[in-house]
Amino acid sequence: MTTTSDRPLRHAVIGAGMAGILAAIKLKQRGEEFVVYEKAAKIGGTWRENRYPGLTCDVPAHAYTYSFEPYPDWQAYYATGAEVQGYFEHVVAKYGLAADIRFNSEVTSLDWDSAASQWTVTLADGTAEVFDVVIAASGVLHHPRLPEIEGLDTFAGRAFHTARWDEHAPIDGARVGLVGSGSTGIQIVTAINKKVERLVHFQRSPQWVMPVPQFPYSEEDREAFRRDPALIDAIRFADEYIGNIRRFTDAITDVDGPQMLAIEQICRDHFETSIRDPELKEKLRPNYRAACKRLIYSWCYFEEVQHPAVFVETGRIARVEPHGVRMAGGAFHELDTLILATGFHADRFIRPAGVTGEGEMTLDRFWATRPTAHYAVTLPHFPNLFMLNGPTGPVGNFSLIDIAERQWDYIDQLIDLLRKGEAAAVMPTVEAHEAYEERRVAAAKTTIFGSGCTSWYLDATGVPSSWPWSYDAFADAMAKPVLSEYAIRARVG
Ligand code: NA7
Repeated sequence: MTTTSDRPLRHAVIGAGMAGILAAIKLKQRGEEFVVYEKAAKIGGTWRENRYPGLTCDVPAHAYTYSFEPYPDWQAYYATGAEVQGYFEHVVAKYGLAADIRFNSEVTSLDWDSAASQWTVTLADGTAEVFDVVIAASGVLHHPRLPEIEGLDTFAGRAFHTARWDEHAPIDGARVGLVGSGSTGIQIVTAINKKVERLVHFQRSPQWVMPVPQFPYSEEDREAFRRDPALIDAIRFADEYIGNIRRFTDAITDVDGPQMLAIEQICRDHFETSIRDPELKEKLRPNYRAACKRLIYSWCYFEEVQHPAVFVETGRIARVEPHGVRMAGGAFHELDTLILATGFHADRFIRPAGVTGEGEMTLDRFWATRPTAHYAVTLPHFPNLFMLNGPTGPVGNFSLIDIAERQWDYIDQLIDLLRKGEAAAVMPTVEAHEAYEERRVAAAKTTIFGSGCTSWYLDATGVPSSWPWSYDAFADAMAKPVLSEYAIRARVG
């Protein structure tokens, strides 16, 4: 816990979502000095920001928990967003973290001081503090992307992005437009279709859907989970889930292999056997490979989209007018409410905070082509800065908590060099990172994400921004940093 300079290291954690809470627990357990900066008034990250109807975590609830903090109280196999938020609030209370979190504290800049080997963390209110280590746990999907549709600001009713849900917007008995058919748009269809008078779902691209089971846990189930945590482990570590992750990442990286063909077959069968109306069926038929976009996991979408109140509009939107949406073909949909499920800017990460590292290198400059990080965790030019769920980490239909925990184990070993006084600054070398990134980009282009579709997985140059190798390769890489890839500098003086 002490450095050669005989004072404890100070850690700044940015963000009190899933990953920041993880870092805080780990640091607290070690007895380290740390502060968590949170821009909002509450913890929870994406689970705080998203409150749209139908919000469900598409990872089985018992697998979407910290490995050290199983939760017997889940209400169903897949949990609602509100329940997941409740889980994180429960964890924060249990570990007594509230006092460690500075709420309403948006970090606006990080500046590295090479002589002191420290970061100055500056907040929106102008105050600044100095730290030895910064852990960026600021999330991925938190900058809403509004569509560039002419006339959007002229709409007379309520129009809003899904991550800024408007509780006062008419939904019940109303004529509702919904733009976007990613995971968010699909979940909203299943939740409001029976409440609205009419739901016009503006779909630019249809989706492949993986059918999954959903079932409630009874009070008896929950009591059994409380009595015997092995029952929870049997679910979260079951081959059905862990094996699925392995099969899924094998499929992503071997696009013509048996695992991918099996996934495609399941999705195709589900599609072919679920949609009754031939016209609707053609509207919903994707023209790209399953899992190229983030696969939709749903137990009910195909059934719910066939509800008579739902109209799937596949034409091109010409513009929004005060009372509805005009299609390029001239048709007009009169609407009371317009929901924009148009996704997020997935390339922001810790930005818009300005980050200036060694030699005046800025994050914007370092990321001019695409956001990258060494093994998704560290960055050349930015010593003692560590990212959880940063760029090029694994993406897919599995738990990001597991990914963050493995990343933490890697980060912790690097911070240990600082704690033991073996280094004052640690970062990957430019050469090691460039070699990694070259291999990663080449491999990423051959993954299913690069097989010919649009999605938020792609960077501005069209390359999948993700881990392109197997899950086991990721686990191996995170088990131990290769120190020869790092510049490890002793304290000056
Ligand atoms: P996504 O998955 O990025 O989906 C955005 C959707 O919005 C997608 O269907 C887009 O169509 C559509 N879109 C975007 N802009 C427009 C315009 N201008 N006109 C029509 N349609 C548009 O975001 P989500 O919020 O659903 O999900 C994000 C992730 O959050 C999800 O994967 C989970 O990990 C949690 P496109 O496909 O580009 O044709």
